Amino acid sequence: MEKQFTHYINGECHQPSNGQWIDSINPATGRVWAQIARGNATDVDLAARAAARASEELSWRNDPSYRSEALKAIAFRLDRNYESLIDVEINDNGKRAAEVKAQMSVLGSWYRHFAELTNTDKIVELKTGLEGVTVTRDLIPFGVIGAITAWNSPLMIAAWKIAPALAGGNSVILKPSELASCSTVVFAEMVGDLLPRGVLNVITGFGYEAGASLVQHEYVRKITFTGSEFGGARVATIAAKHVKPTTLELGGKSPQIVFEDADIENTLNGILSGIFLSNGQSCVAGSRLIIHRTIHDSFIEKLKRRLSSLKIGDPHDETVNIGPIANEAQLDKIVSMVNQARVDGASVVAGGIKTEVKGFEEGYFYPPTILIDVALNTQIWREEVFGPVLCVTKFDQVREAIYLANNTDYGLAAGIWTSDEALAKSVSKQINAGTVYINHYRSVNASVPVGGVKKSGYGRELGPYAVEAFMQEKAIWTGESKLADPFPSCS
Ligand code: TXE
Repeated sequence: MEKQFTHYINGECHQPSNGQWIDSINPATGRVWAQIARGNATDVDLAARAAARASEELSWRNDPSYRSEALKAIAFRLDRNYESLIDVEINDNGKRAAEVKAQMSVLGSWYRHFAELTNTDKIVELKTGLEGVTVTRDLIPFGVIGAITAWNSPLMIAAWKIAPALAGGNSVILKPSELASCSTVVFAEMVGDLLPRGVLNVITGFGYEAGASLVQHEYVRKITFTGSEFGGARVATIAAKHVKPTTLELGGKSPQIVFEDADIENTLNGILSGIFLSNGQSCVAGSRLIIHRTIHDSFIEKLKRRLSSLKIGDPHDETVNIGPIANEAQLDKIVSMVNQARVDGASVVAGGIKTEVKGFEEGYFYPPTILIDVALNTQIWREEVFGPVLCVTKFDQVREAIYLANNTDYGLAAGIWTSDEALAKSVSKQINAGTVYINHYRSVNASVPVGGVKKSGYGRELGPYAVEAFMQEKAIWTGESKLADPFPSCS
């Protein structure tokens, strides 16, 4: 029988209350490798009660140094044990070994960063201009946070939510993607004993079932979500009905503008990593290349040459550059969107056909793909593929490049490649996105905010206000002079 991954509630592993399990498929082999608990409203209720009790404990809620020590302890344990998470993650979502190792080896650093930011109960006196009162502002935790994550980088995305939420004195119930939940359960089991019981809980299961129950639960006071535009809109709708705030980190169709004077080698590296690392399954994937007409042909030739030397295969093999697509539905989506792009007039100059890998014939492999002559009103230009597919179009004038870059419903990230500093600065101001990279791409850092505009979502993760995003302002008015009688007798 496959290994079974249970829920993690109130500091303990929990079997699913309905006895049901969901198969977890290894995308390299196409075979079931594990099962996860199929969570429902009963499981969520159990977790919500434990989390609510934990969030009311004053020793947690009101003691920043306790929280800081707990987060440091998590970081320390991750530093020592992250290797045990690697194979689980690779089996779950097919991300290749080098990338998973890189992500896991720094997992602890996200928690260490927020361990330094727990002291949020600094009371600030507000200037009101009023006489006879002083007013102070405090920050208080929401209580229980519902965190919903996607399958592409489960533990990194979870860290961006868990670490600041705990720093702010909340408890968390995490619902990972049903397509890649196992590493999140292993993580909770690994660090759970370092926290008071109920502070960290994991409920696995389907979005429409476990996820929706979590969003609705009366004890859950804020939702932080990473996933699709569709899922995010559903979550925000349900949350709105129950009057709870949401933060949404959704998809993107991020442009990469390459000017004539760009450093070509540097730009090639940026474009390649932007769209082909993680198979394009990254929220900031630089999926639209907008390149000056004069360098278009030579740049595409160079890109193709670089792609031709990449090795596709077993994600556990450290020499492999491209692993499988994370799940079958995602592979089908890529195949269908590239086929439609052909019909819509784009030319495939690299990739474009499902790959078969010897020894992994049932795996979900798709090669890095480049489409040129992509028209603006086509599906492939407008919609997120979330796969290794680069759409290319040319420009002549700077304003045309800016128009093309902003010609999208999304606004998560953008890249600008030029040697002209003034041009880069001016263009960066005109790009409508949450992040702009100049001669650089993909980096993330705990001190830098991440998030989108338009349909890429709202709210920010990380950055200077990451902890405050999990807290609410509270105003405290103190009277210093006697109040007048509100109903003076009119004798
Ligand atoms: O997302 P979903 P999926 C995009 C990308 C990809 C697409 C689908 O375009 O092709 O999303 O990915 C939970 N109530 N991104 O299917 O369905 C769900 O169980 C509560 C971009 O993974 O949105 C999972 O835990 N929860 C993205 C999470 O939401 C619900 C990363 C995401 O699932 C729910 C991943 C509901 N009604 C995909 N419906 C990025 N920004 O990086 C779903 N869920």
